[in-house]
Amino acid sequence: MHDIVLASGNLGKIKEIQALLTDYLLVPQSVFNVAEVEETGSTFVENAILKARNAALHCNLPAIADDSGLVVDALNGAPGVISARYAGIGSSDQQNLEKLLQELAGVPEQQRSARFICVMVFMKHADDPFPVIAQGVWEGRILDHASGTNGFGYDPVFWVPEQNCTSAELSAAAKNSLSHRGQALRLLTALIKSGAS
Ligand code: ITT
Repeated sequence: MHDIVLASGNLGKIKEIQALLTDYLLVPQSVFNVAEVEETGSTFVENAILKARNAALHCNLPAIADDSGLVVDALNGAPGVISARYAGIGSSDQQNLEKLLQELAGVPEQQRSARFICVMVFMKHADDPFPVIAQGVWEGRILDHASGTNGFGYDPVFWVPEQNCTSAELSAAAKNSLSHRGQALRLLTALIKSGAS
């Protein structure tokens, strides 16, 4: 297996993906100084393809990209594809999380259902017409306060009912075994190994 470039600049994601893809030599795109592409798509899959294509083009290597986000029912699906910039371009995880709590202020517990979505894409080269695509969904709900320090992004407010804690209170291994990203990655690796592309 040749090197695969990982088309992400998010350290939290990179750690989670590397922990699961042990069979592959993954190189983060920062090693090649790849400039991040603008995420102009209106769906996770479009943005994942844009990121993978950009990295494959600049590194001349196969590429894996993740586009992910949080979908909240009471907010008609927001923050969705703009989860990383919900409080504005360049906003921190903390600012995004605070905006989410503000938007949900007063919404009762039973109406705070939400899910993390992840779409992972593998492209053999920048012009690959048949990318391997895998999706994962993780159901939960949004608390009215933050709890826990593990993970990244919205983890401190994402309640995982089957574990009775937030995703920021799970160990890295426990989160990977349940999460949207873990699900998508396991599927993606199975598809790659089965020669799906
Ligand atoms: P790259 O595009 O460089 O990979 P990014 O952070 O901009 O990094 P996305 O556009 O896919 O990535 O946005 C994903 C955002 O969704 C991320 O910044 C978090 O705010 C949120 N998110 C996704 N997965 C998450 C997880 O496992 N835990 C907490 N928040 C998550």
